[in-house]
Amino acid sequence: MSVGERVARLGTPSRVAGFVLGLGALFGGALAVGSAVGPTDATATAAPHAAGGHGAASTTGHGSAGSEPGSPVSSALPGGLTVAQDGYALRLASATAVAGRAVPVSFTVTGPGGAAVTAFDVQHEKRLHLIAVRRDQSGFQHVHPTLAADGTWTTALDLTPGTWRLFADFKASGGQALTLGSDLSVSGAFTPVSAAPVSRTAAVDGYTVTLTGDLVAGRDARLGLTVTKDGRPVTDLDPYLGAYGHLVALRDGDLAYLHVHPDGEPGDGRTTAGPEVVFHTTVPSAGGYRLHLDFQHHGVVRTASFVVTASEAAGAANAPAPEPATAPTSEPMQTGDSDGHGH
Ligand SMILES: [Cu+2]
Repeated sequence: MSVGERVARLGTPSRVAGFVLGLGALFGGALAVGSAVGPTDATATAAPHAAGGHGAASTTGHGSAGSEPGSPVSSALPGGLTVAQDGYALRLASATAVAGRAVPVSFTVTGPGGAAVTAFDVQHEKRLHLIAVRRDQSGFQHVHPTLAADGTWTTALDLTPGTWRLFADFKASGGQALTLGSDLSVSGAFTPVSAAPVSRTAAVDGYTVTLTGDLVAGRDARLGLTVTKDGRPVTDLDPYLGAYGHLVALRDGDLAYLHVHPDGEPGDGRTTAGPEVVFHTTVPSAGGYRLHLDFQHHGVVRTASFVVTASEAAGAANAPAPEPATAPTSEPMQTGDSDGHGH
């Protein structure tokens, strides 16, 4: 998979995220690997986003449909594709906005009955995580809005012209964890960013982050993200919302929002503070995905973004596959992952 890989600083639009995400964090944080990784987590697959908060998401459940007999997830969709689900809805105060930096954006989450929800459970240290990305996969941002007593959430985003997808990842008290998505149209001359080539190395503020591991449709994937600075491994990453990094995956074409689960957490006695941060995810289909890693070092949160392509699972079409169809990568594999689930 190293063919075509190269160091590639993502284009300007993606780095709009440079708007400092003081609280920009990602998910999966506090999940212990044993409960976080989806493919064998029947509870999670039956109730997307349920136990384990951000983790346990529909992504993993969906992806595991073929390998988990009896799993009730075959019809589950990834998160973020709908504006309303299970009686809850994401209501933007305005469907339009003007381009600019720190543009105020507000919204509510309405619950069964239609009233704005005012009680949310904390997941990964926040009651709601908002991810914004332009529909051409540029401009990724992850912020934590503030909640007013009447249920109105308010934040600020750096918005360029175009159509943006806003994802609210939350768990209303008494409800299931959900990720709802809604579009925000931002006025101004719009030049779409064309599809980016595969990029497994990201450079940001003197840091270089390298991605190892391959995504295969319907299979648990171990993703390793190795952080270096000035050529030296970073081994003192800050714990950040209960993890050493937070990763979001967005599918090309529909921006399906995929939860990714960290393998281990700070203080568990086995998880190191870098240079490698390990995640697990299962993508539901082959094709392109963007991965966005938020990591914190010396008190500053930065985002490293990657472009990857998930392959079809060997044998997915009933073709016997006695030998791996693809050459193993040079990445040292953890023996703990030999069962394909990593836990
Ligand atoms: Cu967050």
